[in-house]
Amino acid sequence: MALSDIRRVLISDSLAPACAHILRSQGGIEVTETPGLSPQELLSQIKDYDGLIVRSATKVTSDVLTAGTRLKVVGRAGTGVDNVDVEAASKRGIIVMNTPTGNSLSAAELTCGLILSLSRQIPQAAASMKNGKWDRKKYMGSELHGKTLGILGLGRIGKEVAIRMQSFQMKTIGYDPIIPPEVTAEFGVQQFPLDEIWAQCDYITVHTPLLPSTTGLINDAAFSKCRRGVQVINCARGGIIDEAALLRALESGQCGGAGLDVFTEEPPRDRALIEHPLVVSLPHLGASTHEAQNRCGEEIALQIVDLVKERALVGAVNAPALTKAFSSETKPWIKLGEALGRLLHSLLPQVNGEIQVTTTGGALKNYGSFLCSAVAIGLLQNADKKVNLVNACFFAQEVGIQVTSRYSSDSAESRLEVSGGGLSLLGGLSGDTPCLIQIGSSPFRSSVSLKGTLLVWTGETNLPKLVEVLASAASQLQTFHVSSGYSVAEVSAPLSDVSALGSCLQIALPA
Ligand code: 9EZ
Repeated sequence: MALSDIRRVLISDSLAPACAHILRSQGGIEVTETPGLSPQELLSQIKDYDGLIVRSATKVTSDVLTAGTRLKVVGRAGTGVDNVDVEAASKRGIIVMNTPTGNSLSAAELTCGLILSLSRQIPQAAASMKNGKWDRKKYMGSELHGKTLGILGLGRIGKEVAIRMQSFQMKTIGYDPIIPPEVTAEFGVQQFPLDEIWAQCDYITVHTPLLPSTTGLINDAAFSKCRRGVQVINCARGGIIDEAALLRALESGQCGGAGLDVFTEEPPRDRALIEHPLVVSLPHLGASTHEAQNRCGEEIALQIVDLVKERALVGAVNAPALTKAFSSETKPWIKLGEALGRLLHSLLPQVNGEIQVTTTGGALKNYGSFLCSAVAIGLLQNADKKVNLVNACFFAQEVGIQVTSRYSSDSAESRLEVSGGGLSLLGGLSGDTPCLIQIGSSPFRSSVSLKGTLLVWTGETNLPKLVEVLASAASQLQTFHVSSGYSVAEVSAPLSDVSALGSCLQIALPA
């Protein structure tokens, strides 16, 4: 049931042999490789597997994820997760991971290849030779030396393109909304506001994800701000350069050439761009190198082995909460979050609306997001669902609970407070053991270990009665804690009936 319990993995696309080898030899995983499985075959076989690894051919639909009742992880050997229904996976608590870096050098090299192809019309000239021609006038080109290359998106791929094209003495400028100018300056890219990029460039290449904000990043308005004859390259995702706008710009001469490895529809049915003489197009070959395929196959396997061994969660795209949940520093805080969530649910079974998770102490500053998920797991303890750190907040939302976090610098001590329904629980760690420090405004004289079976009372406790009930249930009293409003007993075995103990709640926590 644990997300790391991965015994059988299906590889349903053609992947580098290193992938299965690593899963078997390092992860002790049973691997089935069946490239070319039909959607029906995949639907009928997926129920036997804990993990599914794909490249681009397999479409991991909501139906596949539903049929995969054992599935805990879907791995994509490559950049992006276009062929995986990530939202459906998240709802089912299935981790989706990819290998964002394995293809970077191949994508960057292909981009450089297209820039060189455009500058001298190499593909067109080569094709004319094959057609028996010797056309030396038609293929007069331009040097890259001294020209300006605009790079939109300055992550790993944009950076590698910059470094390579600098060796042709191109001036490299660019824009990225996230990567700071000081960082890109170190690899020789001066950043400008997007608006100031267009008019400076002889070539523009895009290296962004496909998002609403980057769809049509190069559109009619952008082309109109460019130099006449600007050349554009898209080896990233179809649609970042608006295809209709590109065709208009090519026809008017505003665009002097385009290198395209990706299309909004693949394969493209609309052939207008592909047939244009100034367009060099490729059938999505960015990642098609032996090295990139080996790297991605190896990386996805190593990431799954790390998950199996609970060493780390690398490359997950839908589990920000989980990514940090694998370190030994965070695991006890997750246990605390779950325990406080469960305690709050036990004290206030009908609690809903906003549940606020407050962290204090520098060490917990960035823990808010996944501690929300941990608290949500605790709150949903009795829900009849497969709740985990991937989908807990989603299920909480469904039953009208919003778990939100904030960080407070009020205290230097590492503390986790969970408040909702007018009640607040304050917890911390004693070593690696989650502890309850305070309920409401009344601290316990010594904090309560949140493990095993707890009995919680509001107000007075009839101790002789407790001793009697415990004795008849062969359960021992291990600790007893009182605050001004609550009493908590830790007992060695659960009681079948607590009704004799007044307003007493029994709460079962992990050992
Ligand atoms: C947007 C971007 C780059 C860009 C890059 C990334 C989220 N995001 N947006 C416009 N990672 C250039 C222009």
